[in-house]
Formats: sequence, structure tokens, C-alpha cells
Amino acid sequence: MKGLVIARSGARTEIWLPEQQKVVLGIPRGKLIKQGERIYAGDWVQVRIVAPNEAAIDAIDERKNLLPQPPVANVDKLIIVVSWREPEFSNLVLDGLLAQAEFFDLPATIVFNKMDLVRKRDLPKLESWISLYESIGYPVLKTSLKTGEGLDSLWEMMKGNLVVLAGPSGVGKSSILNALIPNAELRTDEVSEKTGRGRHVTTEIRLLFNPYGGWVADTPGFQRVDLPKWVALESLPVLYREFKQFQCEFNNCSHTNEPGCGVRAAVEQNLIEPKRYQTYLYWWDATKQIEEEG
Ligand SMILES: Nc1nc2c(ncn2[C@@H]2O[C@H](COP(=O)(O)OP(=O)(O)O)[C@@H](O)[C@H]2O)c(=O)[nH]1
Ligand SMILES: [Mg+2]
Ligand SMILES: [Zn+2]
Repeated sequence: MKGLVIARSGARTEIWLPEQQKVVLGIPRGKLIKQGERIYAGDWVQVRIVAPNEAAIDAIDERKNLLPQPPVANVDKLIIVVSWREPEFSNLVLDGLLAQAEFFDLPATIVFNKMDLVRKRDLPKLESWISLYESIGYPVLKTSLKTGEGLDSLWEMMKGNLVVLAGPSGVGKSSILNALIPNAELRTDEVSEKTGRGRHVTTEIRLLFNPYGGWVADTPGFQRVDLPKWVALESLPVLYREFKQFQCEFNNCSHTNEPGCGVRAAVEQNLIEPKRYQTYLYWWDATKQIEEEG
């Protein structure tokens, strides 16, 4: 029988059995432990029922991807939440998060939340950013928890998938989760302040059942751009997806100073948005610096 790992904390593994519509405790077989196999939330596993609420885990299915932070396997969608104001939009941060998503093979969707805070005179600027990201193949949604704008589209987009929210702190990730899943509010910063326990620190990763279908991780994925730490310098050139269609003289071209670079030629002809190329150069330098430090 197949099961989905929905919670991992220390030695405890909870498994959702779609056929039985219930959650059981998962006990990894000795063989798996000996092989040093790690089990992640989001893993699909082969199980055998050994007690009313217990299942032995015989095998872990191959993963299509693995998000490192929080550790969640088989992510269908990474939703990168940003805002135009409070906090102010940074295309440098967004491009870094998109490159991280590419590196870990996570299909990314961009959500501009807090649309209610966008001034009328800023709308054309915001729309041109949105067109840019749509033109390179990232879906973009505009939402507001305050007015309800775009929430139906957001729920529709999250439906039936295993979704992780990512993005800078303060953009509204917890608010989105709470609006979707009312009893998820245990996880917000406000609640932990109220209980006086300070910041909620937990090693548990739990997938919450999306009432429209599918699952949502209860803690956000990357909030910072750790790209320079994670990515080998030579893989950076393929993480800006619109660069891939241009040919360079050298196979391993870094698109920085090599002769015959098709990417730089495309930037000059505005076939690649110069703003994207600028952030590429920034992340290239940052990654190079980390690599040189060893
Ligand atoms: N005006 C406005 N405020 C929002 C919206 N979404 C969230 N907020 C507020 O922004 C603050 C940060 O939200 P939170 O969900 O904690 O952000 P997180 O750090 O990404 O989880 C909170 O005070 C929310 O009430 C929105 O669409 N519009
Ligand atoms: Mg939060
Ligand atoms: Zn090049």
C-alpha cells in the first residue's frame, strides 16, 4: 500500500493512507535504517499495516525534488510571496529565490501580496515587473488578504498540489496560510507571543491538509537567498531560465566577460531584460566570493 509522509519529527513519522483516508504511525524497517535512508515529509512510501494505527515502511519512492529548508520532498509548487510595499519589493531577492527554485527543481509561482498597499501611481511600474516575470514563464498572481483580491485564484492554484510558501519575512505567508486553513494559526508568530513562549521553535515539519484538496507545508521554504551557499558557481548560468535559449561560443560560458557570449549580446539587444542580467551579475559575484573563501 502507498502512503504519504505528512509529518516528521525526530523518530516520529506520520503517514497518510489515501486508500483508508486515515493517518497512521510509520515504523521504518530495519533495512531502511541500515541503508541510512532518510525519510522526509512529502515522501511517498510503500507500507504494510502491522497494527491498527501502525504501518511498517518498506521502501521510499524516488523523489522528484527535495526542498532543503524546510526539508520537504516532492514539492509540486513553490509559491514565492513578495510585496510591492512593506516590505519594499526587491527584484534582487526575487531573482535569487527564483534561481534557488530552479536549482532545486521546484516549479515556482510568484504572488504579489498586499496589493491593497500599492499606490495608483506605482501600478504601471508594478505591472511592467509582472509582465517581465510572466514573459520568462513564471505565473504571477496578485492578492490581498485585506480586500480578498486574487484569493480565489490563489486557492485554485494551490488545489491538489503539495505546496510550500517561500519569500521574505513580513510579506504575508502566515496570513495566507491562516486564511486557507483556519486552524493553522497555531504556527504564527503572534500566537507564540501571546503564549509567552517567544518564537515558536520546532523541528517538526508537518503538511497541512488543504480544504480544497492537496497539502501545504506549515513552515515557509526559503525566506532568504542562500544561493551563494548552495549553488556551485558553474551551475549558476543555467538558473536564469531565459538565458538558456541563447548560444555562447564557450559551453561553460559564465556570461560575464567571455568573447562570443550570446547572453550579453541578447542583453544589449533587449532580448534579455537588463534588470535580470544585473541581478545575475550580483549573484555571480556573491557566489564566486563564497567559492574563493572555500
Ligand atoms: N495591508 C495588508 N497587510 C497584510 C496583508 N497580508 C498580510 N498582512 C500583514 O502583514 C504582516 C505580516 O504578515 P505575516 O503573515 O506574518 O507575514 P510572513 O512573515 O510572510 O508570514 C501582518 O501584520 C499581516 O496582518 C495584505 O494583503 N495587506
Ligand atoms: Mg510567518
Ligand atoms: Zn555567455
